[in-house]
Amino acid sequence: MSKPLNIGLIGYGFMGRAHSNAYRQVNQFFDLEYHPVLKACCARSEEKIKPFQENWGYESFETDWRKLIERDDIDAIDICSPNNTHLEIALAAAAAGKMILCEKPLAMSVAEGEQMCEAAEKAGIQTMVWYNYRRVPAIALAKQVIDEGRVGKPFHYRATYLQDWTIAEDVPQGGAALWRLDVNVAGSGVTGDLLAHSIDTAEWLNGPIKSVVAKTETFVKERMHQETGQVEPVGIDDACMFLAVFENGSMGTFESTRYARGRKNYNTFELNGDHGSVFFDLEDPQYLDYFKYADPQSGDKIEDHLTGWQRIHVTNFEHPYMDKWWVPGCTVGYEHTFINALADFLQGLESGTSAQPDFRCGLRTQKVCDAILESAKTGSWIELG
Ligand code: SOE
Repeated sequence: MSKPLNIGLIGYGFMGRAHSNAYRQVNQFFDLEYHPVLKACCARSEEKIKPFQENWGYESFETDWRKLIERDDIDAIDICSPNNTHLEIALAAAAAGKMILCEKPLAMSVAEGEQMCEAAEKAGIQTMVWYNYRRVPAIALAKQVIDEGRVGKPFHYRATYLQDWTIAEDVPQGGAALWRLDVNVAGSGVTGDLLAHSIDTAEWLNGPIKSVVAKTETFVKERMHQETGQVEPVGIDDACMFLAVFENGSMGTFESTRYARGRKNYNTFELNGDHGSVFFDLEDPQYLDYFKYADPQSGDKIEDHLTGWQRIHVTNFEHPYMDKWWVPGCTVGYEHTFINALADFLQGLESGTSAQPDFRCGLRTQKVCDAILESAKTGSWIELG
């Protein structure tokens, strides 16, 4: 018998749409005990939330998130509102015993994230942070390839996350759709927004980061604030580069910016080891590139005159998640990463094991982000412990 899971979603922007779409589709493709029910969505403005409710088929809407959390007919709270709201909502939801699915990054700071973890653990609720890129089939295949020992002893991890949508000086900061430029709402710029994804992926694939040193830059120093109409100083990092040393001894370079003209959502990584390498580019998401040098078991060199990078079209039934979708050769895209993540969360409810990253795991990424921002201020290496 299918069990309903009543969802109360807060926020109506990009992520509100991505998550709502996942709730609507997940049971169509995955065989699951639980089925999400779109009970209620919530935002301060009735004018904004009503059309959202109608478009996505929520049964009702609220304009006060506290009322949503108080409702007995809500099992899980999905936080898709800006970063500065995560803490307060999560604490209230945990106190009410609701499960929480929270958009990344977990919080504005480690201090906030710690409170969220403690509240969730005390309440014994299931949590998940929507680091959706773990659920790109090609990235999940990279994880499998690495865990099978095909990359071997890792030497280098290289990640970039580049966009170009804030180059114009007349892009305002703050307010709907532009809150990511307002440091008081977002917490940071590319570090929390883009590098958080790269760090979550990197630690998932290559293990914990041990130490970092970083440099940030804010290219446009002042922008008009949409809500006040005043020109105000910009507090976010427009670009960030950092070096990392992983606990396994490998070295990492990470670069992120919103000033890379022509790069829209260029999220890449490469891992080089003694047995082989893997490379991924989100702008070509159905491919994983793999270079095979040695046999993973024996370590014997198998390179010969035909050796070269292999482009794996990650659409076969044996590839991660792909038996749930179409037939080999037919690709899946951005929205499927959220559906796959939700399926993992629902399977976790069935099996009693929490889908990763949960809050505690999301806090790890927060620690690296905070260390990067701290290092950018001092110019020194920071040990993560
Ligand atoms: C920023 O432009 C953004 O929307 C991020 O906030 C998302 O997390 C990322 O997946 C796409 O880019």
